[in-house]
Amino acid sequence: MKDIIEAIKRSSLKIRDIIEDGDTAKSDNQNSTGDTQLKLDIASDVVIENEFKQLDCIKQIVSEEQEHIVNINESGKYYIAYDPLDGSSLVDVNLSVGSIYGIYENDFTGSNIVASIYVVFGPRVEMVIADGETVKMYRLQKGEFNYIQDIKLNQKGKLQSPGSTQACWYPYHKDMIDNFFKDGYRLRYSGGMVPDLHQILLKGGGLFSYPSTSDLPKGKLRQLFEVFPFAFTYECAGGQAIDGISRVLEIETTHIHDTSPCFFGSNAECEVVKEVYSNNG
Ligand code: AFP
Repeated sequence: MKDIIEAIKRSSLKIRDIIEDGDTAKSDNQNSTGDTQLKLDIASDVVIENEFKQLDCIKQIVSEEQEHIVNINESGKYYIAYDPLDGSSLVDVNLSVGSIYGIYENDFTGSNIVASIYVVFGPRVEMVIADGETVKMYRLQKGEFNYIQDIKLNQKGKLQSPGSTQACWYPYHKDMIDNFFKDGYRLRYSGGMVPDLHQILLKGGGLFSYPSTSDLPKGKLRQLFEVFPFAFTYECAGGQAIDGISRVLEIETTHIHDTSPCFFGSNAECEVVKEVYSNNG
């Protein structure tokens, strides 16, 4: 695992340079989910793949930007699914973006995730590692990632990040979101799940939601690259990650690019979601 972390650190330094100096234009390609890839997405993907290809401990990798799994070393132990530059369209307007890595054993299944790492590229570059027991944050300072703090969610927070197209929300979902606001929750939504989820983690708690909607019944966020890694982080931090009713990490993945509705939060908010969705699902 140490080698993987070091490879991610090296990749992050290069991706930071790509963000600062790279071309934010669209490429001519679309990824598997139908998003037009930016040149930044492709450049970041190449950096990570080249780093991971050098590690014997990795059996397979799969990128959100690629159609297929890439074999690295037949006798390797780890399977890594990654989103090289989530929220890349936000670079244009100088908002924060991030890389997300889910590290699995045996296969790419939610129940087999053993660690997750994300890196936020904002005013600062921060890396957060969840290893099944703790969630630790490191910050890039003078070329080194230095330990800053452990992250633990409170039982209840004050922020909510409600994603997706509001016109397509189901009425019970809209009522639930409205009720959180009536209870005093503050809106925090940038359109980048890495900084939005990072904010909730660091400010003690709240709720990030990307539900099933009438236009996207299975949500938008991809299980292997986005949902499972953050689910693992939130659970390690003492919170929850659910599809409305059940843990997202129990979902069976049928295709590497499957998506899932998801809610990440501290316990009090997730219990409200479960109650609403159990009565309406
Ligand atoms: P991109 O990587 O295509 O910019 O999408 C970002 C993202 O996957 C995730 O980071 C956001 O939380 C979510 O999409 C925002 O989607 P909506 O604009 O539909 O709320």
